[in-house]
Amino acid sequence: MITLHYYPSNASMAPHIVLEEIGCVYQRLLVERTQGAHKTPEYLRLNPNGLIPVLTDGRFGDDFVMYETAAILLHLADTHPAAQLAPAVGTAERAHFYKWLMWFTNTLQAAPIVYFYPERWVTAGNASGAQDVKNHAQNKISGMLEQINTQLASHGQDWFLGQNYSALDAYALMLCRWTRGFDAAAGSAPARTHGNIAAYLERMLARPAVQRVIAAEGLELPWV
Ligand SMILES: N[C@@H](CCC(=O)N[C@@H](CS)C(=O)NCC(=O)O)C(=O)O
Repeated sequence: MITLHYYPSNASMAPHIVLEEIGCVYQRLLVERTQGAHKTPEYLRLNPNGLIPVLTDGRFGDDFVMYETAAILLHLADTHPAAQLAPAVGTAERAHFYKWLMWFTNTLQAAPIVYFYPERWVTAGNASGAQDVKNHAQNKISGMLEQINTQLASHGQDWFLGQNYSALDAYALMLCRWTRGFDAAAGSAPARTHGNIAAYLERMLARPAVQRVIAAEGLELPWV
């Protein structure tokens, strides 16, 4: 059995969408992070970083544990080839898939962590410093949203890589969702206001797998 340790709208959302796209049997386990469940000894044994998500996969043994969103997405795509969630290995499209996956995980995804938790980058109690850090993170992410906008415009097709839907789409939706609270008046507009991204996000939201995840995680509007 595959088990996804998740918390609504956290980095577990992309693997959650991919599991729904695959349509395999799996279970969700809520990590009650409001009560610090991700920092307990039991959870730290699964992921010593104390971060969400974790995926266990009984097909590979009782002690098989994965963490890191990008790695989990690759693992799910590779072990469910019929779902066609990654281009064929050795193709140019696969190379671009790797490029964007790495960019999502170590460049784009790194910035929302600063945006959501700016106090971690300043001395305790320095509220104005934290606000400054938050504003810088928003501006940095805005620039990266423009890169996504340009990628979508470059091929004019429905999905992130082009004609074919892939695990990257689930990842992109999650990352774009995290910008929903951006303050356009302060010069950092949410992903949904960028021309090509807006229509792309509508297509993503129309996917039944995405709607099932939104319902299961109890997400409220605006979804992106
Ligand atoms: N690189 C990690 C990042 C995961 C991550 O930052 N998860 C957040 C939720 S979105 C978390 O668990 N935060 C808890 C904390 O920072 O204490 C991944 O992609 O799995």
